[in-house]
Amino acid sequence: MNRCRRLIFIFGDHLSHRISSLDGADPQRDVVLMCEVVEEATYVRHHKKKIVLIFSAMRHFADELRIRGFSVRYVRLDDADNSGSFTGELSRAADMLSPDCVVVTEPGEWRVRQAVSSWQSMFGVPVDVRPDARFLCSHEEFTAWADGRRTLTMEFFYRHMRRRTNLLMQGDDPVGGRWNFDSENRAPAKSDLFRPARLQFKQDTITREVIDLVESRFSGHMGTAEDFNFAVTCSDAQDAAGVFIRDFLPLFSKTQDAMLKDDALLNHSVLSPYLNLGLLDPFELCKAAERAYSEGSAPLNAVEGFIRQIIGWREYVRGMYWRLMPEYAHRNVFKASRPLPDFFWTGKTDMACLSTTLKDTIDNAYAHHIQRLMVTGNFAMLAGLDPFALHEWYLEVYADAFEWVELPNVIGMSQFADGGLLGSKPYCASGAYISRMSDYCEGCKYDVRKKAGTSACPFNSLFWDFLDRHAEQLSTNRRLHQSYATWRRMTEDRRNGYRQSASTFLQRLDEGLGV
Ligand code: FAD
Ligand code: DLZ
Ligand code: SF4
Repeated sequence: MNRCRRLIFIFGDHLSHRISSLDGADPQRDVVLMCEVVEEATYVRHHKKKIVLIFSAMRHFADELRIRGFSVRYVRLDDADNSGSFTGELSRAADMLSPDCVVVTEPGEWRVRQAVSSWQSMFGVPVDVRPDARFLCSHEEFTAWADGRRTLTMEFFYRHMRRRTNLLMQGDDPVGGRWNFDSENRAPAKSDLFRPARLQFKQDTITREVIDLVESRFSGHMGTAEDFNFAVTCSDAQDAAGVFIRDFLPLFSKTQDAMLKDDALLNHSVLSPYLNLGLLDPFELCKAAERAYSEGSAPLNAVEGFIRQIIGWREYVRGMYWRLMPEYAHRNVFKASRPLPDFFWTGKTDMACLSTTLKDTIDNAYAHHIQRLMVTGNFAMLAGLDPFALHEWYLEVYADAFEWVELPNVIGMSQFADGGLLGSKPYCASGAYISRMSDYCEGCKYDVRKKAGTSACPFNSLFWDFLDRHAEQLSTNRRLHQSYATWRRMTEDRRNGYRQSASTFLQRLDEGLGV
């Protein structure tokens, strides 16, 4: 190839034709670089379906760019000279093309941002790192919102974003007179034989090739890719979003906190992988949901709940990630250090809630929010699992996991390892919560009504033991006052029963015995 003007580096989660690195691009003179590299697939051992999703979507996106007239230097994982890393691939491309400058949209992970920031001096070529305009809140806006506040509560950030985006607003006021309808979203669910089917996308030649590659190169990674059926193009992702808005959004909020063993998705959108890769635009998706409300096809509580997750939680955790990294990743306020048990990779445990959630995860590279928060996350916190190891596990197993969104959800929201920067109280719960919100306990080897002893639900003793162990940090938390008052009202015998049951359970865990 001849000397190019700009070398535009597009990462695997930048797959939008409106990505800022393409702004002002000249297909005649600029070259796009995309590469599949082993370092990215193995720095944690990503689930096979996740790697297939990323590689197949990257290959489709490269083809779309070529159709638009771009020269694309696409490096496949099995290309003979593939160096295996972003920096190595940039080095090879720069040697060959001698670009005047390199253009890249800011990466979504601290680790990659560190690499990018070394490129200019390393290669002696100007590197233009552009803001990622797919997010609705820039770093500057988040900083301006956060600076000077004593607590960074998501709900206030969300209101700021509602006003800024004008979504579900009537002048200065929220449509319906309330900002948040969350209290209407806590119903358990029943199996629904008539729940509409999900779109499942057929494997085309590109995806098939990638599946073979991933199955052979990453055979030891979690799951199988053989039954892969995700969307891998913007157009298919838009179809998936259309079906969600038509068939599932109307019931989204009602069952948002519910869990069912034979219904892994309930009314969740399963759109996070597409949003995070760039195949779907978050603002357009919110506008489509808002339209469903204004046209009368979805109720306000459902649409508000859905929009809140995207312009509220999604933007908020990204803002917090960049504000608090890199030391945030190592927060560990409870000094928890237990390694993750093997069943996090096999799903083999007698605890039905965990085995169902883990099996869903292994099969689908997906589990919905309440499974992640109140089953695996809750268990990990109560059992004192190492939060950093847990973060790596979440990053590994979910198709939508990129550090900017995964890490604050794990370290902050789910483990409270940051001592409450993200949430006002730990999401800890006994078996009663899981029993109320799911059908997992029916048929579990453990008895959710039993408080202590070997046949009692382990969540019960672990819950009280956790509060007891961390009373110094937590007993002054206003939102835990009632739990601590209950704990104090118990007889010493009862408290000791909980402590003993928890200790026996944790010892079995440490010895690698079945639980
Ligand atoms: P829906 O329930 O349909 O929600 C709609 C959209 O809202 C999601 O697609 C997502 O983009 C956004 N959203 C909802 N909740 C959150 C949240 N807490 N933070 C950020 N965005 C949110 N989400 C990821 O995208 N990647 C992750 O790696 C990830 N890891 C998580 C780890 C833990 C421990 C927890 C508790 C949550 C995590 N989440 C993560 C947030 C949330 O669980 C997922 O976004 C959601 O389950 C994705 O499924 P869905 O598309 O069906 O979501
Ligand atoms: C997660 C991932 C994987 C498995 N493979 C690649 C890859 O080969 N090429 C690529 O460009 N991106 C990949 N990614 C995403 C990156 O690891 C990383 O998460 C993002 O670029 C965010 O910085
Ligand atoms: Fe989970 Fe306990 Fe219910 Fe079993 S009884 S499914 S361990 S909450």
